[in-house]
Amino acid sequence: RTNPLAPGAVHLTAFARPVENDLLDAIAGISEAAPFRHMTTPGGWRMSVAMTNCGNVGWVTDRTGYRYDARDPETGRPWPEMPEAFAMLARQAAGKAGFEGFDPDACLVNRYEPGSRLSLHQDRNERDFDCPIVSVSLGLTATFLWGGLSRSDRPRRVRLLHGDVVVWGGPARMTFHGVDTLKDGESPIGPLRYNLTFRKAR
Ligand code: MD5
Ligand code: FE
Repeated sequence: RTNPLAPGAVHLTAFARPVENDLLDAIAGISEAAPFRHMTTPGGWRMSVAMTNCGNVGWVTDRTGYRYDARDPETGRPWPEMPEAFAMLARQAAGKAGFEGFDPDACLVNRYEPGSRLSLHQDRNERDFDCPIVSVSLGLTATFLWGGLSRSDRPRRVRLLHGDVVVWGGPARMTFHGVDTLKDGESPIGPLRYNLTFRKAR
């Protein structure tokens, strides 16, 4: 089901289900080469979400700030290549939402455990805000907090289920957003949640 959330934002229910096993295999491969880690924010906080990346560049944070880096700071090696199944899915989802030819160069892989949360933020480390961000949810249901263009706008609560894909583009691209504390439960992949976010960073 294709469900417009607001101008620029499209929720594609269960869109990733046909390829979920390919995605999970690819996540396992990526995390062998570039293990999940809890990064540190510029303010010195340990993130409750564990992260890794694939693609030409990866999103990282440490005491010096947020940035995209061509190398994994933990290993000094380039990030794993973007798997074909990832790039294809992102392109197809973006096309459904009206963004033809989306060609992401970065995929941030987030791993949430019960109790993990992501506080309200904007994604603004990318070069070109005309490109959408495509996000794929796997595992436990999350309550996504979807605010406005101002941090103080009261967020809407959107439930994201296993296999759901959301395309955030156009006027939705710069909205403040976050993920509410993940509740424990059951899912087809066990008690955790992955979120893939595809970006055109450079
Ligand atoms: C998540 N991740 O569920 C979310 C999904 C992140 C992040 O927020 O930065 O890793 S991506 C949701 C998103 C991305 C870009 C723009 C907007 C939402 N938006 O305008 O609402 O782990
Ligand atoms: Fe974000």
